[in-house]
Amino acid sequence: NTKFLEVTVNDDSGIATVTMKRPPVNSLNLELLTDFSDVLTDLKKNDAQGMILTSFSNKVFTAGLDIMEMYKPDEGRFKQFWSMLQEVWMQLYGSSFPTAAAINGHAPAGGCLLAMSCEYRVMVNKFTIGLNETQLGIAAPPWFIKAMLNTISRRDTELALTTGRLFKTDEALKIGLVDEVANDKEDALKKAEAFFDRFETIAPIARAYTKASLRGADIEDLKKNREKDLQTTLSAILQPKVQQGLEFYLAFLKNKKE
Ligand code: CO8
Repeated sequence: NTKFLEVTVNDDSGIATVTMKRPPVNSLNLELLTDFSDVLTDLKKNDAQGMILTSFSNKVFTAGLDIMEMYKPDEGRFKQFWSMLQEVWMQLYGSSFPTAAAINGHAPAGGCLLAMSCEYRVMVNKFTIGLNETQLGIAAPPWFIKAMLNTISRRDTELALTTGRLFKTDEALKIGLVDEVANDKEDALKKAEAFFDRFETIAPIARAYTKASLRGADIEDLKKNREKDLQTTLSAILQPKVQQGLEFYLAFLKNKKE
């Protein structure tokens, strides 16, 4: 266990359940992402047979990147934050063990990215998922887009991204952004666990090699361009218009409660 992640391993199946635990909305800051990278490293070292990613909250899977990491950022910290996000994505998207997301709440932006980086998605009804970056006045980086292209059609990706669309669970199911719908968290976990049964008679090495063949080029692309990706993101974030947009968005989130 770490400060922001609870890890439980099923001794019979060797499958780990990783529960994000950063109230109120699991926004992804540098510390949570560092924890996640450490956990993924440990799971690999300990030969985990699979991982299920879920949330402590029954309303929000994760609200995506912590907007406070991007609003009036300290440049040094932002660089650490973005590099850690790149690192986590490469570890998760490229993990040799199978992965499933039990999406028991809203999964906008970075939340959708984490879910798409798993191999299978079970989502509780009545929530929303999608890459809504354009609605915040920013563009999803190329590797976010590749993760979506690996999940749904090119046509649906373009329509979803240009409009920053958040899909309801049933809409997400229709385009394949999620694989199954669940009634509640327990049901989602059960269905996610059942996903791993499909590999009972499959040689792990053949499974892992196939996954690497499909996803490897996307990871190599980012690996080669990490610094450029960081600089592009930083200059986009620092634009006054983007900063103003984030400020309005934070105010909107606060005011919607009143
Ligand atoms: N970061 C930081 N704080 C957040 C975030 C966030 N992403 N989301 C919510 N919060 C805060 C709220 O401001 C609120 O704070 P406070 O309690 O101080 O008022 C608190 O968390 C609780 O939020 P809500 O009251 O809104 O909680 P609800 O349960 O009603 O709603 C939602 C949950 C649906 C998740 C809602 O909070 C929401 O829509 N959040 C924003 C989601 C979003 O759009 N995230 C995008 C982040 S950007 C990203 O992930 C990718 C960026 C790519 C960068 C590209 C650069 C070029």
